[in-house]
Order: sequence, then structure tokens, then C-alpha cells
Amino acid sequence: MTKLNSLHEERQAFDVIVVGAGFSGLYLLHKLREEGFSVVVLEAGTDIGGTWYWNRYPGARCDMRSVEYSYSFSEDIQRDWNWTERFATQPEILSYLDFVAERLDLRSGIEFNTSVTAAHFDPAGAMWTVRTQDGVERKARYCIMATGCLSASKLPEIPGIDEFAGEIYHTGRWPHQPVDFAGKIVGVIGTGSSGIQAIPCIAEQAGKLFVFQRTPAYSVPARNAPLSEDFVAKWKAEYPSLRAKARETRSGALWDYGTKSAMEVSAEEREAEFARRWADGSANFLYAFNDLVRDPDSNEAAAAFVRARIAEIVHDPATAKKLTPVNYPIGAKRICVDSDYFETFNRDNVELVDVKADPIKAITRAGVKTAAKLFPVDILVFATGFDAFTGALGAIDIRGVGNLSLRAAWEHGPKTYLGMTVAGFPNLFLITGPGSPSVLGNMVVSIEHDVEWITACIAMMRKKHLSVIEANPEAQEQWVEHVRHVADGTLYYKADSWFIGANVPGKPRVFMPYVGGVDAFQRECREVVAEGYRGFHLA
Ligand code: NA7
Repeated sequence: MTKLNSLHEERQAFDVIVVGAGFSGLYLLHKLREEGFSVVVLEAGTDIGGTWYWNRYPGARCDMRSVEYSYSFSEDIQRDWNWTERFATQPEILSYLDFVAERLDLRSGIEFNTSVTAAHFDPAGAMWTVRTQDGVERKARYCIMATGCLSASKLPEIPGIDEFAGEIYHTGRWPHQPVDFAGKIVGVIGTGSSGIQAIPCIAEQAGKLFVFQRTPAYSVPARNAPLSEDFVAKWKAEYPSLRAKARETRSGALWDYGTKSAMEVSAEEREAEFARRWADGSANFLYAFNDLVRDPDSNEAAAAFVRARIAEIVHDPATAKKLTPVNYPIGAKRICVDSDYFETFNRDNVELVDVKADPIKAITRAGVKTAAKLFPVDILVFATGFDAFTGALGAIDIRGVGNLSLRAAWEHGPKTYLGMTVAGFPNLFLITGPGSPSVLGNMVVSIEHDVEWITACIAMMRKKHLSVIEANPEAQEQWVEHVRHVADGTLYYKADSWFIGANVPGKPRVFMPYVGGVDAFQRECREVVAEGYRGFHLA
């Protein structure tokens, strides 16, 4: 029996229970310990990493620059860790988190293989009771859901998935052992970010690869490259000011934010700017002008530029046409960032199947059956995404005051105050929940913000001898309205994306992240505190 287990058997009550040991849970553990709180982190996986633990598919890589997609809270850590590539691979990010966990002795505070099934609030004692799959109950004054925005992976509702006789994988639940694609006939369903990263790697190994595409994606080249020692040294020397600068931007990242409308400049200037950014690579493309997600004409100019590049790259005109996104604005679904995705369709062993034109009817023992044809495959890869924002929370039976369940409270779409708290659920906090910028910017910047805001809040409660904090329903309504209002002025509603829950049948169509900007969001959170936790009931 480990030391931790014996400790918990003696004492199953904590100041704080944290669910999830990804970027959020790890920093929470450190920060709360620093403040002197007793805390345990419960993690379903066998180790740390969250998103980067589960998404081990070939080609998995972050599309935020590695020097920015990393913790800023520790001078030592950012000085001692060296990123090797412009965009870090999944294994490198996991090594980084391992380095952080070792440095801060984090594993000693985490219980692995521990899946949370329920969390109930008892108003009488102002305590949360958190139950895990093994039936064990732990109590804590505060419960923090660090469960991730994209953690509930989703298989599509296609009949017959269980019938398939070959190997079957979801990119978001990839096995720890490498999958051997050599010489095999492989089918990949889904062409979002995960599919677009995995497809070129699988194509290099497979005997034959069928790509089943429902909606063509806008994708820009990553132009990944090794980082020179000079670059890393320079970046490190300026870390404090660069990190501070990033927090003051709308995406929490140092993109090159264009300050003009795309319609304000000549066609030549516009084209040159897009070309410059395309050549340089990354999602920086989408920041070329200040109105690409707002103005339909500006957006169309950017979309047309990408379409023209697809036509140039892909040799077969019919395949190029199928790969070309036409019916929705660029950026309305999260933009994909690739390494040789479109080029992959020039390979002899890769075939694109347009399942919008010829829909998948079933998975059979042999493979994928569309209306017109059966595609026999040895290995089937689902790159079909996640029940984003609410999926992981909905999987837990969370109950607040009056036994109100979070699932019921969010029946018509998630409602939060500042993305971190929910009316009716005292002493419950969410990290980068719905109604916060989360996936629209640098996740690590938003995670650090939320962790620090929540830790400071809990420390304030202790200092003032308070035991209950709860968002007021009115403050929550106003925030929800504000989140909706800022999204209304954008083109985000013009695509069936996971931003609005469109990828999950029956999910309410609500734009979930906060599009008002990381800078504006953090300012608002600071003001709420400065005004004595405006919008909260404290007792
Ligand atoms: P996404 O972006 O949700 O992509 C899922 C893909 O799977 C997308 O192309 C879907 O097509 C496709 N899909 C889903 N269901 C089906 C069915 N039934 N038939 C055919 N195709 C289907 O998930 P990712 O994992 O790629 O990326 C999620 C985020 O994770 C990403 O943005 C990064 O932030 C990390 P559709 O577009 O719905 O027609």
C-alpha cells in the first residue's frame, strides 16, 4: 500500500478535491499546496497529462507555439525546460508535464485510476462528497473540476460499430502501444484537427488508406521546425515581459495581430499578407486582419486564398474539389494546422471518400458501408472529436443545492458565471468552463488565470472565516447574456461546429466559449474581485 493510500484511509476529508490531472489539475495541486490547503487530485488515467495523456495518435501535436503553450508560473521551470520544436509533439508535451510533476513532487498528491462518478453538495455542512468508481467517498469544502474542454471523446452514432472485426481506435483514446499500420488497409473517419494530423502519418505506413470526409476543413500549414538554441535563449531571456504581453491580448498568445480590416486594403496588399502568413505557417494566418471572424467579405477573402492553395497542392482536380471547404466561413470551425495534409492526397495509396455525397450507413464486420459501396478495412480510426465543454462534466452526477443536478441545470445549454462557477452549486469551481475564453485562445494562459483566481478566492474565504461562495443567479444570467451578445456579432454561428454543440445530436445550440477576448475576460475577473466578489453570495 502506498503512503498516499494509507494517509487517505485515515483522513478522507480535504480542503479541496480536484478532478483531473492535466495542465489544470497539476497547477491547482501545486498552487493549493503552496497556500497550505489539503488537496487531493483524482485522475481517471494511469498517469498525468489529461488531453496529452489520452491523445497519443500518430502526428498529435499542439498547434500553439511550444514556447507559449507552457506554464509561466515558475521562473525555474521555464528556465530549465528546453522546447525542441516550434510546435511540440504530444510525447514532448507529456515529457514536459512529467518534468514539472517531478520538480514539484506532484504525483504524491494524485490518485490515478480513479474515475469520479458523483459529486454532491451538502448545504448543512457546506461540504462536497465526491464518489469514485470504486465506491469510495471523499469529502471536501471545495470541489474543482479540472476535467478539460475536449476530454469526452465521441464515437459517432453509426450503427454496427460493435460488429467490426478488425482493430478499432478513437484518436482521443489512443492505446499506449504503437499501432502497426504497415501494409494494412486503414479507414480514418473524420477530418478535423485530429484526423488532419493523423492522416499524413498513417498514410506513410498503411498499405491503403481511405479517408472518410463529411465536411472539408480549412487547414493552414504548420511549418513546424526545430528550434535553434539562440531562439530559445532569446525567448527565455524575455519570458517575463513576453508572458505579460500575451495575457494582454485577445487570444492569450503573441500572434501577429493585424490591425486593419481585410476590406480596407487593396486586393494586392491583402493577397500579399495572406501569402506571407501562409508561408510562415500556423494559425497566425487567421489574425492577418482584424475582422476575419466578423466580416463576411473579409472572411471570404481569406477562405478563397486557402481554397486556391488546395487547388495548387492537390494534383487530381476531382479530389481537390472534394477537399475544398465552401459552405461555411473560415475560422467558424476551429482552424486546422497541418503538416502535409493536402499533399497526402497525391499519394497513390490514399483515397478520399466524400461521405456527404455518399453517406456512411453502417459499420459492418468487414469495414465501412456507405450508401453506394462497402469499403473493407483492417483498421478503423475514428477521428470524430469530442462532446466538448460539457461532456466530461455531464458524465459526473453533480448535484448542488436542493439536489439540483448540473445536467438538469444545463438542459438548455451551459450557464456559468465567469466560466468558473455555477449558480446553485456553491463551492464548486470549473477550470476554463463554458463562458470563458478557453479553446479560443492559449489554453495554458487561461488555465493559469483560472487556477490563480480560484486559489485566491479560496484563500480569501479562509482569511475571512467564510465557508460558502455561490454565484448569484442574476449575475450568472448577465454573464450568459454577455457571452451570447459578444458571439452574436461573429460568424461562428455559420458552421456546424463543436463550439456550438452541433456535433452532438440533441445538444442545445449555444455558443459556449467566450469570444470577448482573454484580455477582456481577465480584466472582468479582476474587477469582480476588486468590487468585493461582485455577483457572488458569500456566507
Ligand atoms: P472535430 O474537430 O470535432 O472533428 C471531428 C471530425 O469527425 C469532423 O471532420 C466531423 O465531420 C467528423 N465526423 C463526426 N461524426 C462523423 C460521422 N458520423 N461521419 C463522418 N464524419 C464524422 O474533432 P477533432 O478531434 O479533430 O478536433 C477537436 C479539437 O481537439 C481540435 O479543434 C483541437 O482543438 C483539439 P463534420 O465536420 O462534423 O461534418
